[in-house]
Amino acid sequence: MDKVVEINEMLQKGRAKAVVKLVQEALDMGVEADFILKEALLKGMNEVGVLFKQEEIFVPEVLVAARAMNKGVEVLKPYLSQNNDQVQGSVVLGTVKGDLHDIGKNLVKIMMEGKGIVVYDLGTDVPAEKFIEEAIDKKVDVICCSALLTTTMPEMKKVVDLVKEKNLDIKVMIGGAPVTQEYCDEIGADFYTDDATSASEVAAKIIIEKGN
Ligand code: B1M
Repeated sequence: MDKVVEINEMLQKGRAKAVVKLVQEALDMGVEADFILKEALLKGMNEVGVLFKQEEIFVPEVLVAARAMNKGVEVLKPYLSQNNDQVQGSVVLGTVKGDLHDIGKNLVKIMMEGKGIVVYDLGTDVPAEKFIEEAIDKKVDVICCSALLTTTMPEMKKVVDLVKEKNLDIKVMIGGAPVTQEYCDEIGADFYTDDATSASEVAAKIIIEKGN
């Protein structure tokens, strides 16, 4: 498990090239992609979050760590998204207005694409109106909103309210570190999921139940 420890350390130092190399080496040694993601990359990023909160590191260090995380995830992508149960349907996915965090959203995208779901990725800082506009235009089954800041979560309620106001037959799924099932119930969203794998499973279930 030395590789996993090394990846974690290099990620925290923001050493993207080393992360890419070590992730590939771990895969070549037969370490499961899911294990590398959870035990090396996600744990490393969590530790970055703790250091950031304690003001031991600052935004520039977090940014380079995030870049290293994204590079590591790119290497894992083909291994993470291998899945035989393919469904036919689509979603729009984005991080809500005011919020630039995209690592979790990108993981959700990878896992959904692994299930055969077409993902229209709207990126970050996406206003509620844009989610609705694109969802109607692309005729999607689910609107997926990610938020990492407590201050940006209310944009998710705007999405839910617009779906209701326009009487759309589209489910809304929400997620992201500060989001909870309680918040989901409070704003009337259809689904809350707490990680990328369950997000992809729930989206696939919605699509299958819709009969696509
Ligand atoms: Co920011 N940041 N950040 N940050 N950042 C947090 C979120 C924070 C908790 C750090 C802290 O204080 N401990 C804090 C938020 C506090 C709060 O609101 N309660 C914070 C802050 C304050 C800020 C700034 C305001 C800092 C500043 O400028 N002073 C600023 C805001 C910028 C903005 O968005 N407008 C800011 C900036 C940044 C960076 C740009 C430097 C960078 C983001 C880079 C990027 O994303 N490209 C960054 C990072 C990296 C973090 C931390 C350290 C890590 C976030 C992350 O990527 N985690 C974070 C601390 C933490 O979370 N521990 C922090 C890994 C990722 C895989 O997890 O996104 O939760 P996550 O996704 C999970 C699940 O939540 C779920 O699936 C994933 C796992 O499988 N999921 C979904 C996510 N979306 C989903 C959607 C779904 C379903 C599941 O359905 C649709």
